Amino acid sequence: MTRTLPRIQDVAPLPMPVAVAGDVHIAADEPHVRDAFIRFVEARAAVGAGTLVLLGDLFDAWWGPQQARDPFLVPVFDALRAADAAGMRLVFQAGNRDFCFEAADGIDIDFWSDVVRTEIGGRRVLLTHGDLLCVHDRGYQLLRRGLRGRQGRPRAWVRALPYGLMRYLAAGAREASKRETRRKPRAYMDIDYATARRWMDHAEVDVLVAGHVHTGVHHELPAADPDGRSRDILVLKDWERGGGVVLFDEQGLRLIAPET
Ligand SMILES: [Mn+2]
Repeated sequence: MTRTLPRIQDVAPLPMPVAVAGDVHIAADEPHVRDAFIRFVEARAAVGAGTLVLLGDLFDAWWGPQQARDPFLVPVFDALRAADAAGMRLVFQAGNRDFCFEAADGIDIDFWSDVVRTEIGGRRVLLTHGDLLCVHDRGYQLLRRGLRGRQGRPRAWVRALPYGLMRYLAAGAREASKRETRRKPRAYMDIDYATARRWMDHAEVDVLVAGHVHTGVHHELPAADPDGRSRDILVLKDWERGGGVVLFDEQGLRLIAPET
């Protein structure tokens, strides 16, 4: 198990309200998921301000900028462009499937590194896609380090691959990952909560938001000392199964279904 603590990117407090969505896994074979995501973005944009954090694996696979012209994905970018124009702050943190997504034409998106610390509604929060917390899956962590540099960005050789080859490799990786997921014991595929708590202690935060493992849970942990504040770990849920997003607004912090 790796003992390395993450390199943390500090970000100024996020404009409220803040919605965090991830593991949407937009793919052409599930248009209803894409449509639900578009409705969600439109509903957030109707609020007119605040922040939308995309916590990775928004796309089921991303192999290069050419993909933005895919007619199936154009409405997704249109919705994000409208949200940007409506004054929402948009943030993207890469997932394991879409870490090659690094820019969107004409849309102002902040690209975060792997682990970000910020403040939301007066609480100190750590946000990460979640795959780095699956420390028991050593094979995956090794593969990740081969493909991605320190900030989670694709390595130069990955960027240099021709589009057709990238597309072929991404499709293969998706299938291999599905097979692996079926084969591996459940504990391997979950977040390691001891690591999560260690990261939170190290970063001195009281909230952790992650995705990747699709469990859709909100853990409320007792405070470390009697005077301390309680701590929350919120894990997003994948949209193929209805989805779970994190919302920070005047009603507090909670994990809800995207269309509530
Ligand atoms: Mn993931």
